[in-house]
Amino acid sequence: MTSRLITAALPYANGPLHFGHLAGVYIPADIFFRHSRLIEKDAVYICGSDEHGVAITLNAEKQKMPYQQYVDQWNKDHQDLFKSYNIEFSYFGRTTSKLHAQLAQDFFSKIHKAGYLVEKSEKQAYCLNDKTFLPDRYLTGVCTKCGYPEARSDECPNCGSWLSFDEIRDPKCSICGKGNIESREVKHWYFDLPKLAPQLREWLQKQTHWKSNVRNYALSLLESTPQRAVTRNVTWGIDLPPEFHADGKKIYVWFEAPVGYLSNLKEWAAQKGDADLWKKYWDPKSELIHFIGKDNIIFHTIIWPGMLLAAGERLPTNVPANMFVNLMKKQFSKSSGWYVDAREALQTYGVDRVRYYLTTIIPEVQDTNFDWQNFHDKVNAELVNKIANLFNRVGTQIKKHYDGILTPENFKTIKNLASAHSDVIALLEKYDINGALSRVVTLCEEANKYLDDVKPWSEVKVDKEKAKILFAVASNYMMSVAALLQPFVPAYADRLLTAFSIPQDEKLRATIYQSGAFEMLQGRGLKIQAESDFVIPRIDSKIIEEEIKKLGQLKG
Ligand code: B3M
Ligand code: ZN
Repeated sequence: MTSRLITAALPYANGPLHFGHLAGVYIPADIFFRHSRLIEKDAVYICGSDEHGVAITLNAEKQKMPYQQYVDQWNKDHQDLFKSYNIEFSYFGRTTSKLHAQLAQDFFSKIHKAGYLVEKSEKQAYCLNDKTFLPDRYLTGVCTKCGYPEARSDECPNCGSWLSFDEIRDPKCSICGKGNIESREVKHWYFDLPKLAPQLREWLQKQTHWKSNVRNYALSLLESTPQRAVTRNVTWGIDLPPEFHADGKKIYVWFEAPVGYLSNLKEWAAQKGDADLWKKYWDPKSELIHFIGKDNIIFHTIIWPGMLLAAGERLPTNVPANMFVNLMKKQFSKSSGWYVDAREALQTYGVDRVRYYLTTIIPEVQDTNFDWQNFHDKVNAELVNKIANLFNRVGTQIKKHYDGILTPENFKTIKNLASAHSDVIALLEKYDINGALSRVVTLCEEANKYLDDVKPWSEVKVDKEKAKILFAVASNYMMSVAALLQPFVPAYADRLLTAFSIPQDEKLRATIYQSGAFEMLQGRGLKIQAESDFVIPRIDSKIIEEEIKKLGQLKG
């Protein structure tokens, strides 16, 4: 079986991550990784901090903090947050590592040797106050493509266009805030994308299994791809390889960050004690899947594949990019208080309820919203009323009337629910995570309907033995639900399975994920331990009112 290398966009070590990042990239990739292991794919999930770039230096300077110390702090913060959300990478590295710098330089040299880097002089913005060039975010202004007022000179965060500085109106320097700017000639290395365009187009045309919006957008970008500068006059970044006359230039952050997927994979292998292990996952026969947000599409479908082609490396298998998550219809903005702290939310609601809701709003086809009222309604209606309640109403009865035990004979005639499992697996294989979770909810609805029809709690008063069979059928549904919840709400699924006496045995849990517990129940019956583990508390509408009131208010 082919192996699978799953990556999530390397988050900038530059400030807190919010629900948009979690629901847009890290949770979907985590679900896909957990699912991959449960179908017994040989999979690794690689990520790490992206620690260079102008946005980082600007903020570190504002806080008068050394760059390294600044990124150290955010690298740690992000790792802690991921852990608390049960996002479990095989390896989470960083782009300030030695190995990463070496590998990024190797790529640069290889791409140069292959004839895809050209040196040329072009005009760039220069601040006369600060006496420095103003690459990327050091220069901001109005995007001439869409009119967005806070475009940066490298890209517009609103329309996604990759801009050059003369495509910005009313330019201002981010250091001094003034527009005392002139344009000056400066020499840089440029990545010759026009030369790669035919190969990239041919490759993209073959990727018919991608989301069509991602592929079409990439193909449209290819129609006008100029040469792009891949060096910068900055002090924080990776040096050019020694054979280049760098005179103070560094590699552009986007020309080294994606190499982080490979450098972090190699570091993972080294940590595992098998330095060559990465080769198996980097092999063209292995799948390479990049989870990203829509603002990163250009880099993962054009620039990075271009780098890979030029360096003679394998290409990605899929780039399942998601759209954005807004907060009650507006962009998350910490500075204006339009914000929800991802850590505080966990303290109030616990990981299962938050992760469940975030999964339902993964922006797979269009931008979605984190909406407090919808959070309350969805969690209570689905996770509490449909899912937890199913376990609760059946579990307590089995405990009460049969001491929590059903024996193999009770499972003689139960239903095989294999189609629910093959549906969920097929949906996840197509990256339809919303759809897959909905399918689990539908299964719960079927189980609840079954219970309403046969009413075992009435039957148990009449014929206790006959009622056992009905409870057995219900338990079979529940085992399937619990098994299928594993990638989505891993902590809750583990509590459920443990309460059903299913040990934390990977093989066993994978088997029931793939095909249900039908055979297992017929073989060994069922024993329910602590049914209190089934409970998920309802969300109180009063707290939600408070949450909504807090929005837009700045913390003192
Ligand atoms: N750090 C951008 C972002 O976080 C960037 C991704 C790099 S992936 C190689 O949106
Ligand atoms: Zn200035």
